[in-house]
Amino acid sequence: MNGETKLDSLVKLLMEAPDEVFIQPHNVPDPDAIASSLGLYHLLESRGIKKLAIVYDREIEKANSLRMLDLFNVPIIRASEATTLGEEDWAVLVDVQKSNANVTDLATDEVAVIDHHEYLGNKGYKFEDIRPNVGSCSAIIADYFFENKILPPCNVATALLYGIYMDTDDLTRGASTLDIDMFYRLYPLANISCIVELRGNEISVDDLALYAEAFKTVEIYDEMGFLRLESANDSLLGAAGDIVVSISGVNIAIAYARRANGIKISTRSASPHYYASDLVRCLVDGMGTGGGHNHMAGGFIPAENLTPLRSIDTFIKHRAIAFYESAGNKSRHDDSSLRATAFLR
Ligand SMILES: [Mn+2]
Repeated sequence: MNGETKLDSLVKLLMEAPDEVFIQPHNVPDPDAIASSLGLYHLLESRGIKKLAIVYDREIEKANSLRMLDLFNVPIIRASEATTLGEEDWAVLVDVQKSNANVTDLATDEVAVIDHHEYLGNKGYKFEDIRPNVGSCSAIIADYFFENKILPPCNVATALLYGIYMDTDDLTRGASTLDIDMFYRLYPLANISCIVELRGNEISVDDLALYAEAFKTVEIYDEMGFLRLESANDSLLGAAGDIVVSISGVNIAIAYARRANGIKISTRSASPHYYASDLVRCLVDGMGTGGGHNHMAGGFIPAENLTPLRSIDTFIKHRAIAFYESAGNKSRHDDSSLRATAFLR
Protein backbone atom coordinates (compact mmCIF):
# COMPACT_ATOMS: atom_id res chain seq x y z
CA MET A 1 0.00 0.00 0.00
CA ASN A 2 1.26 3.46 -0.82
CA GLY A 3 3.06 5.22 2.02
CA GLU A 4 2.80 2.23 4.34
CA THR A 5 6.11 1.45 6.06
CA LYS A 6 7.31 -2.04 6.90
CA LEU A 7 6.54 -1.32 10.55
CA ASP A 8 2.98 -0.30 9.61
CA SER A 9 2.47 -3.61 7.80
CA LEU A 10 3.96 -5.62 10.66
CA VAL A 11 1.82 -3.85 13.27
CA LYS A 12 -1.30 -4.29 11.16
CA LEU A 13 -0.58 -8.01 11.00
CA LEU A 14 0.20 -8.39 14.71
CA MET A 15 -3.01 -6.56 15.70
CA GLU A 16 -4.74 -9.74 14.47
CA ALA A 17 -2.78 -12.01 16.83
CA PRO A 18 -5.16 -14.36 18.64
CA ASP A 19 -3.16 -14.14 21.88
CA GLU A 20 0.41 -13.19 22.80
CA VAL A 21 3.16 -12.01 20.43
CA PHE A 22 6.65 -13.37 21.13
CA ILE A 23 9.78 -11.81 19.67
CA GLN A 24 12.26 -14.68 19.24
CA PRO A 25 15.94 -14.19 18.39
CA HIS A 26 18.21 -17.13 17.58
CA ASN A 27 19.35 -19.49 20.34
CA VAL A 28 22.33 -18.31 22.41
CA PRO A 29 21.48 -14.69 21.56
CA ASP A 30 24.43 -12.42 20.77
CA PRO A 31 24.52 -8.61 21.12
CA ASP A 32 22.99 -8.01 17.68
CA ALA A 33 20.12 -10.42 18.40
CA ILE A 34 19.49 -8.95 21.87
CA ALA A 35 19.60 -5.34 20.61
CA SER A 36 17.29 -6.10 17.69
CA SER A 37 14.79 -7.85 19.95
CA LEU A 38 14.83 -4.96 22.43
CA GLY A 39 14.40 -2.41 19.63
CA LEU A 40 11.50 -4.29 18.09
CA TYR A 41 9.89 -4.69 21.51
CA HIS A 42 9.87 -0.89 21.93
CA LEU A 43 8.57 -0.31 18.41
CA LEU A 44 5.69 -2.75 18.80
CA GLU A 45 4.87 -1.54 22.30
CA SER A 46 4.78 2.08 21.12
CA ARG A 47 2.39 1.04 18.35
CA GLY A 48 -0.02 -0.52 20.83
CA ILE A 49 0.83 -4.23 20.59
CA LYS A 50 0.03 -5.58 24.04
CA LYS A 51 0.83 -9.04 25.45
CA LEU A 52 4.35 -8.84 24.12
CA ALA A 53 7.46 -10.70 25.27
CA ILE A 54 10.96 -11.60 24.11
CA VAL A 55 11.74 -15.29 24.38
CA TYR A 56 14.88 -17.30 23.55
CA ASP A 57 16.12 -20.85 23.89
CA ARG A 58 19.37 -22.20 25.30
CA GLU A 59 21.89 -20.10 27.18
CA ILE A 60 23.16 -16.53 26.95
CA GLU A 61 26.84 -17.37 27.18
CA LYS A 62 29.05 -14.38 26.63
CA ALA A 63 29.82 -11.87 29.34
CA ASN A 64 28.95 -8.86 27.17
CA SER A 65 25.57 -10.31 26.15
CA LEU A 66 24.67 -10.95 29.79
CA ARG A 67 25.80 -7.45 30.76
CA MET A 68 23.52 -5.97 28.07
CA LEU A 69 20.45 -7.45 29.76
CA ASP A 70 21.11 -5.44 32.95
CA LEU A 71 22.48 -2.29 31.32
CA PHE A 72 19.52 -1.88 28.97
CA ASN A 73 16.71 -3.54 30.97
CA VAL A 74 16.00 -6.12 28.31
CA PRO A 75 12.71 -7.91 29.09
CA ILE A 76 13.89 -11.29 27.79
CA ILE A 77 12.95 -14.69 29.20
CA ARG A 78 13.89 -18.26 28.44
CA ALA A 79 11.40 -20.32 26.46
CA SER A 80 11.21 -22.83 29.30
CA GLU A 81 10.04 -20.04 31.63
CA ALA A 82 7.39 -18.70 29.22
CA THR A 83 4.56 -20.64 30.82
CA THR A 84 1.85 -18.97 28.75
CA LEU A 85 3.56 -19.69 25.41
CA GLY A 86 1.44 -21.97 23.25
CA GLU A 87 0.08 -22.80 19.83
CA GLU A 88 -2.32 -19.87 19.92
CA ASP A 89 0.59 -17.43 20.12
CA TRP A 90 2.45 -15.75 17.29
CA ALA A 91 6.18 -15.17 16.95
CA VAL A 92 8.34 -12.65 15.11
CA LEU A 93 11.77 -14.16 14.41
CA VAL A 94 14.64 -11.71 14.70
CA ASP A 95 18.23 -12.13 13.43
CA VAL A 96 17.37 -15.67 12.27
CA GLN A 97 15.00 -17.52 9.94
CA LYS A 98 12.79 -20.53 10.43
CA SER A 99 14.49 -23.91 9.78
CA ASN A 100 17.97 -22.56 10.57
CA ALA A 101 19.87 -24.93 12.87
CA ASN A 102 20.35 -22.27 15.56
CA VAL A 103 16.71 -21.58 16.34
CA THR A 104 14.34 -23.83 18.28
CA ASP A 105 10.94 -24.28 16.67
CA LEU A 106 8.68 -23.31 19.58
CA ALA A 107 4.94 -24.00 19.78
CA THR A 108 4.16 -20.52 18.44
CA ASP A 109 3.21 -19.77 14.84
CA GLU A 110 6.14 -17.89 13.26
CA VAL A 111 4.19 -15.31 11.27
CA ALA A 112 6.94 -12.77 10.71
CA VAL A 113 10.70 -12.49 10.29
CA ILE A 114 13.26 -9.67 10.30
CA ASP A 115 16.77 -10.85 9.47
CA HIS A 116 20.03 -10.08 7.71
CA HIS A 117 21.26 -13.61 6.97
CA GLU A 118 21.05 -15.25 3.57
CA TYR A 119 17.51 -15.94 2.43
CA LEU A 120 16.39 -19.46 3.32
CA GLY A 121 13.21 -19.34 1.24
CA ASN A 122 9.59 -18.57 1.97
CA LYS A 123 8.55 -20.46 5.08
CA GLY A 124 4.94 -19.28 5.00
CA TYR A 125 5.55 -16.01 6.86
CA LYS A 126 2.87 -13.35 6.61
CA PHE A 127 5.54 -10.64 6.92
CA GLU A 128 9.20 -10.87 5.96
CA ASP A 129 12.01 -8.35 5.82
CA ILE A 130 15.25 -10.19 5.04
CA ARG A 131 18.20 -8.09 3.89
CA PRO A 132 21.31 -10.28 3.44
CA ASN A 133 23.39 -7.30 2.29
CA VAL A 134 23.10 -5.57 5.68
CA GLY A 135 25.83 -6.30 8.23
CA SER A 136 23.64 -6.27 11.35
CA CYS A 137 20.00 -6.84 12.22
CA SER A 138 20.31 -3.84 14.56
CA ALA A 139 20.69 -1.52 11.54
CA ILE A 140 17.40 -2.82 10.08
CA ILE A 141 15.58 -2.23 13.39
CA ALA A 142 17.17 1.23 13.71
CA ASP A 143 15.87 1.96 10.21
CA TYR A 144 12.33 1.14 11.44
CA PHE A 145 12.69 3.79 14.16
CA PHE A 146 13.94 6.59 11.91
CA GLU A 147 11.71 5.72 8.96
CA ASN A 148 8.68 6.00 11.23
CA LYS A 149 9.98 9.07 13.07
CA ILE A 150 10.07 7.23 16.40
CA LEU A 151 12.97 8.36 18.55
CA PRO A 152 14.73 5.37 20.15
CA PRO A 153 15.18 5.84 23.92
CA CYS A 154 18.80 6.03 25.10
CA ASN A 155 19.00 2.38 26.21
CA VAL A 156 17.61 1.16 22.87
CA ALA A 157 19.84 3.46 20.80
CA THR A 158 22.89 2.31 22.77
CA ALA A 159 22.01 -1.38 22.41
CA LEU A 160 21.45 -1.01 18.65
CA LEU A 161 24.70 0.90 18.25
CA TYR A 162 26.53 -1.89 20.10
CA GLY A 163 24.77 -4.51 17.92
CA ILE A 164 26.09 -2.77 14.80
CA TYR A 165 29.56 -2.53 16.35
CA MET A 166 29.67 -6.23 17.15
CA ASP A 167 28.16 -7.75 14.01
CA THR A 168 30.23 -5.59 11.65
CA ASP A 169 33.40 -5.86 13.74
CA ASP A 170 33.55 -2.06 14.18
CA LEU A 171 32.22 -1.40 10.66
CA THR A 172 35.00 -3.41 9.02
CA ARG A 173 33.13 -6.68 8.28
CA GLY A 174 30.26 -6.73 5.79
CA ALA A 175 29.11 -3.23 6.74
CA SER A 176 26.55 -1.79 4.32
CA THR A 177 25.54 1.82 3.76
CA LEU A 178 22.59 1.18 6.06
CA ASP A 179 24.87 0.04 8.92
CA ILE A 180 26.95 3.19 8.51
CA ASP A 181 23.94 5.53 8.22
CA MET A 182 22.27 4.00 11.27
CA PHE A 183 25.52 4.07 13.21
CA TYR A 184 25.77 7.79 12.50
CA ARG A 185 22.15 8.47 13.50
CA LEU A 186 22.24 6.34 16.66
CA TYR A 187 25.55 7.65 17.90
CA PRO A 188 24.31 11.03 19.31
CA LEU A 189 21.37 9.26 21.01
CA ALA A 190 23.50 6.61 22.70
CA ASN A 191 25.35 6.47 25.99
CA ILE A 192 28.92 5.83 24.92
CA SER A 193 30.08 5.04 28.44
CA CYS A 194 27.84 1.94 28.30
CA ILE A 195 29.57 0.89 25.07
CA VAL A 196 32.93 1.37 26.77
CA GLU A 197 31.73 -0.79 29.65
CA LEU A 198 30.54 -3.53 27.28
CA ARG A 199 33.83 -3.48 25.43
CA GLY A 200 35.45 -4.12 28.77
CA ASN A 201 33.20 -7.18 29.33
CA GLU A 202 33.77 -9.16 26.17
CA ILE A 203 35.41 -12.19 27.70
CA SER A 204 35.21 -13.85 31.10
CA VAL A 205 38.07 -15.43 33.03
CA ASP A 206 36.67 -18.87 32.13
CA ASP A 207 36.65 -17.90 28.45
CA LEU A 208 40.29 -16.94 28.68
CA ALA A 209 41.27 -20.41 29.89
CA LEU A 210 39.32 -21.99 27.00
CA TYR A 211 40.96 -19.63 24.51
CA ALA A 212 44.40 -20.42 25.88
CA GLU A 213 43.80 -24.14 25.22
CA ALA A 214 42.19 -23.49 21.83
CA PHE A 215 45.00 -21.30 20.53
CA LYS A 216 47.47 -24.14 21.12
CA THR A 217 45.56 -26.14 18.48
CA VAL A 218 45.84 -23.48 15.75
CA GLU A 219 47.22 -24.82 12.49
CA ILE A 220 47.86 -22.68 9.41
CA TYR A 221 47.58 -23.75 5.77
CA ASP A 222 48.26 -20.85 3.40
CA GLU A 223 45.56 -18.27 4.09
CA MET A 224 43.56 -20.69 6.25
CA GLY A 225 43.71 -21.09 10.01
CA PHE A 226 42.13 -24.02 11.91
CA LEU A 227 41.21 -23.97 15.57
CA ARG A 228 39.57 -26.56 17.82
CA LEU A 229 37.75 -25.54 20.97
CA GLU A 230 37.09 -28.00 23.79
CA SER A 231 33.94 -26.39 25.04
CA ALA A 232 30.19 -26.43 24.65
CA ASN A 233 30.15 -22.65 24.51
CA ASP A 234 28.82 -21.65 21.07
CA SER A 235 29.54 -17.96 21.11
CA LEU A 236 33.24 -18.44 21.88
CA LEU A 237 33.75 -20.30 18.62
CA GLY A 238 33.03 -17.30 16.41
CA ALA A 239 35.04 -14.98 18.63
CA ALA A 240 38.01 -17.38 18.52
CA GLY A 241 37.66 -17.49 14.72
CA ASP A 242 37.83 -13.69 14.61
CA ILE A 243 41.15 -13.79 16.44
CA VAL A 244 42.51 -16.45 14.05
CA VAL A 245 41.60 -14.22 11.06
CA SER A 246 43.51 -11.38 12.68
CA ILE A 247 46.73 -13.46 12.46
CA SER A 248 48.99 -11.92 9.83
CA GLY A 249 48.68 -13.82 6.55
CA VAL A 250 45.51 -15.66 7.61
CA ASN A 251 42.29 -14.59 5.88
CA ILE A 252 40.06 -17.60 6.47
CA ALA A 253 39.30 -19.22 9.81
CA ILE A 254 37.66 -22.54 10.56
CA ALA A 255 36.86 -22.98 14.25
CA TYR A 256 35.09 -26.11 15.43
CA ALA A 257 34.07 -27.85 18.60
CA ARG A 258 32.99 -31.38 19.28
CA ARG A 259 29.86 -31.88 21.39
CA ALA A 260 28.05 -34.97 22.55
CA ASN A 261 25.38 -34.29 19.91
CA GLY A 262 27.70 -33.37 17.02
CA ILE A 263 30.23 -30.89 15.68
CA LYS A 264 29.66 -27.17 15.70
CA ILE A 265 31.58 -25.20 13.06
CA SER A 266 32.17 -21.48 12.65
CA THR A 267 33.86 -19.96 9.60
CA ARG A 268 35.23 -16.51 8.90
CA SER A 269 36.58 -15.02 5.69
CA ALA A 270 38.32 -11.74 5.09
CA SER A 271 39.15 -12.80 1.52
CA PRO A 272 37.01 -11.62 -1.40
CA HIS A 273 37.74 -14.94 -3.18
CA TYR A 274 36.26 -17.27 -0.59
CA TYR A 275 32.88 -16.86 1.06
CA ALA A 276 32.53 -18.10 4.64
CA SER A 277 29.02 -19.34 3.79
CA ASP A 278 30.25 -21.42 0.80
CA LEU A 279 33.07 -22.84 2.88
CA VAL A 280 30.78 -23.97 5.71
CA ARG A 281 28.32 -25.50 3.27
CA CYS A 282 31.18 -27.46 1.75
CA LEU A 283 32.30 -28.65 5.22
CA VAL A 284 28.85 -29.98 6.18
CA ASP A 285 27.87 -31.15 2.68
CA GLY A 286 25.66 -34.26 2.84
CA MET A 287 26.06 -34.52 6.62
CA GLY A 288 24.62 -31.46 8.30
CA THR A 289 23.41 -27.91 7.89
CA GLY A 290 25.18 -24.60 7.53
CA GLY A 291 25.02 -21.10 6.13
CA GLY A 292 25.54 -17.44 6.89
CA HIS A 293 27.22 -14.46 5.28
CA ASN A 294 30.18 -13.92 2.96
CA HIS A 295 32.30 -12.98 5.95
CA MET A 296 30.91 -15.14 8.77
CA ALA A 297 28.97 -18.37 8.81
CA GLY A 298 28.20 -21.39 10.96
CA GLY A 299 27.21 -25.02 10.65
CA PHE A 300 26.46 -28.21 12.50
CA ILE A 301 26.96 -31.92 11.82
CA PRO A 302 24.82 -34.19 14.06
CA ALA A 303 26.71 -36.98 15.82
CA GLU A 304 24.65 -39.70 14.10
CA ASN A 305 26.10 -38.64 10.72
CA LEU A 306 29.69 -39.01 11.89
CA THR A 307 31.70 -42.16 11.35
CA PRO A 308 33.43 -43.17 14.60
CA LEU A 309 36.70 -44.15 12.94
CA ARG A 310 37.16 -40.89 11.07
CA SER A 311 39.15 -38.25 12.86
CA ILE A 312 37.14 -35.05 13.02
CA ASP A 313 40.25 -32.91 12.71
CA THR A 314 41.38 -34.68 9.56
CA PHE A 315 37.88 -34.64 8.12
CA ILE A 316 37.43 -30.88 8.59
CA LYS A 317 40.91 -30.08 7.31
CA HIS A 318 40.55 -32.36 4.30
CA ARG A 319 37.27 -30.78 3.24
CA ALA A 320 38.46 -27.23 3.89
CA ILE A 321 41.68 -27.70 1.93
CA ALA A 322 39.78 -29.32 -0.96
CA PHE A 323 37.45 -26.29 -1.02
CA TYR A 324 40.37 -23.88 -0.82
CA GLU A 325 42.37 -25.55 -3.57
CA SER A 326 39.48 -25.94 -5.98
CA ALA A 327 38.29 -22.36 -5.47
CA GLY A 328 41.87 -21.13 -5.79
CA ASN A 329 42.56 -23.10 -9.00
CA LYS A 330 39.28 -22.01 -10.44
CA SER A 331 39.92 -18.36 -9.69
CA ARG A 332 43.43 -18.52 -11.16
CA HIS A 333 41.98 -19.83 -14.42
CA ASP A 334 39.20 -17.28 -14.66
CA ASP A 335 39.43 -13.68 -15.76
CA SER A 336 40.58 -11.86 -12.68
CA SER A 337 37.69 -9.39 -12.53
CA LEU A 338 35.12 -12.17 -12.64
CA ARG A 339 36.77 -14.79 -10.52
CA ALA A 340 35.12 -14.26 -7.16
CA THR A 341 31.56 -14.11 -8.44
CA ALA A 342 32.08 -16.72 -11.15
CA PHE A 343 33.06 -19.45 -8.75
CA LEU A 344 31.49 -18.49 -5.52
CA ARG A 345 27.93 -17.88 -6.64
MN1 LIG B 1 23.19 -10.57 13.46
